[in-house]
Amino acid sequence: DLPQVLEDPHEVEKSGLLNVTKIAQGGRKLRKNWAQLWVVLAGNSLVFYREPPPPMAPSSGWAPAGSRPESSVDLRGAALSHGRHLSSRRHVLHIRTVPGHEFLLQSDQEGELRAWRRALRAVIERLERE
Ligand code: I3S
Repeated sequence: DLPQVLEDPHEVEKSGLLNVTKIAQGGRKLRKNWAQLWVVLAGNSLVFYREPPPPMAPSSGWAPAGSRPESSVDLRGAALSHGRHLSSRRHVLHIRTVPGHEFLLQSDQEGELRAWRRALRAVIERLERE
């Protein structure tokens, strides 16, 4: 099922290319598998796509019509931390969701990762107040 955010592109808070790996699923540790994905922060979800939208994509802007996310996570109650201890890569962010799914997000651009951290923190804090 498509996350509800796909029907309301106005809720998009941030999107961009990041290196991503899932490191745990339901509390069970996974082997890392870094991939560059198009990541969209919208509503209460972080959504991952294999491909970025084509340039000049009509109106939707960030997700080509009919494109299917590879996966998405519910950020309600999620915990953010510095991922330093979890990777040798620089500029890493660690997200742990309530069901125990864990991800690392990484960018070679420090400012970009900082912007993601700020945006994610704002969404998680907003969800806490709801
Ligand atoms: O946390 P780890 O196990 O040191 O992560 C590294 C490994 O997953 C490695 O793959 P294999 O050991 O499965 O061949 C990856 O190639 C590395 O990228 C992982 O470490 P970084 O530091 O990039 O997160």
